[in-house]
Amino acid sequence: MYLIADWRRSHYSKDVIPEMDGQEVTLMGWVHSIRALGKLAFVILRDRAGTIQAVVPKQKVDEETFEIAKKLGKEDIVAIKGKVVANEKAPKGFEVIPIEIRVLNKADAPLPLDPSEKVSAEIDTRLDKRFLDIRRPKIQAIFKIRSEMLKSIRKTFADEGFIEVNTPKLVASATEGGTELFPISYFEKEAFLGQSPQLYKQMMMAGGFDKVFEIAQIFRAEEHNTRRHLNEAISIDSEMSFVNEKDAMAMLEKVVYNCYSDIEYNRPNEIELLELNWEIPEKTFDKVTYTEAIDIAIAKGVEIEWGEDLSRAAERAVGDEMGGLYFITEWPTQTRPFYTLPHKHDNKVCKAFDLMYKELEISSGAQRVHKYDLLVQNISNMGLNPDSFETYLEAFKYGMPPHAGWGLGADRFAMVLTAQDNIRECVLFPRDRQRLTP
Ligand code: AMO
Repeated sequence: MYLIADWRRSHYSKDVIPEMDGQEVTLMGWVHSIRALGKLAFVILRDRAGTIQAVVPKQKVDEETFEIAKKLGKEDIVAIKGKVVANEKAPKGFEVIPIEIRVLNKADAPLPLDPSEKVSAEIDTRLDKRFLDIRRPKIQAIFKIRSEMLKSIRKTFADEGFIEVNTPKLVASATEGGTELFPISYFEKEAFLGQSPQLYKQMMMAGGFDKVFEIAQIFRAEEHNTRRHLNEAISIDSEMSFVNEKDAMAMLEKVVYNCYSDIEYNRPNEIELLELNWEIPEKTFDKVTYTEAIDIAIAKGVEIEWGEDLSRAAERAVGDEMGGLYFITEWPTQTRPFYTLPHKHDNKVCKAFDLMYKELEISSGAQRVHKYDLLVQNISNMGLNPDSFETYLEAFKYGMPPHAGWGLGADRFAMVLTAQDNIRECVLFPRDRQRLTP
């Protein structure tokens, strides 16, 4: 076995073309498949860009190279230095004839999961052997699109003058209601894993940052096992000052729209590989009020009363009617957290919104309460103790501007973009009720 020594990859598989006839290339990757037929061996090498075939004819390579090629096993790590030879009959119009093959590491056999996409496996087995599962081009495509999504979002935030912040994930109190918290032992105190950067991003508005965003973990002790909930998720949070909920929705439209157009431009191969029915949405999304949504659900036979949170059945009914991306606005105040600003003309309704894709909620946000007294009153009304929010509440006493923002679920948005029906497909190492490893 050889070390990589002074060899470095010269090309990814996709960058080698027939016009390079006669040129020397160094390829590195995994042995995708190997076929040895007496005096000829075919090695298909896979790297993150695709596959490429090396043809090893016994007469044209030295003896050692032929022996090494013949003994290669699936998923061995190899480096192949070879010559590109144009050949109209070859699959891509050329073949690579090795000058030297170095085996950088052997793979054990049999493999616990076949990365060649020929054999399908249950999602649990795949997640158990995720490092192998990730070698499948279709799975890689999901994560390449997810990466492009995050890149696009960071760019939109930067272009719009947002400041990226990092807030603590070890926290002392709940933000989104008390039931979904993971308690942890924090020396002699009680502490929790953060459910949302909500309170911190609002405090940044008192800090005078005007526009902030954070992309980070949120932890939710959700008991139920669904295809859209995880116990650890990534939230893309934004908060803006001197604006209302409509401005926050417009910013969310911009972020989402740009993702579609950036992914279309930068990831056409992945869109094709996943056979996505790709359509760039309109620049503004449809809007229905909560009351209209309830009417739609009732008309479709769902039993629900005004003031209740939307049930799954109601979400499905509304999703059926609305299709694609749309907002649900003007929620009953009682269904939203304490920091949501009620309407002046009718405080039973508040300035909250959800962004939906069909029946799936992908984001929620609102204009916030910025007046200290109202905030304290809301916290008490919701059965929480204002004393446990002391350091947050202080920020509202000494100059807090009106502000609004939202949290967009990165994993859920990735599900929508890659047309997956299980959130676990879009997360490298998902955390759910059953799964804490790998
Ligand atoms: P919310 O609790 O609605 O709002 O969360 C915002 C978005 O985060 C995603 N999300 C989840 N994704 C996967 N698994 C989960 N368990 C999970 N929980 C939430 C969803 C959801 O729409 N502070 C507010 C946001 C704001 O008002 O700015 C909040 O956290 O896509």
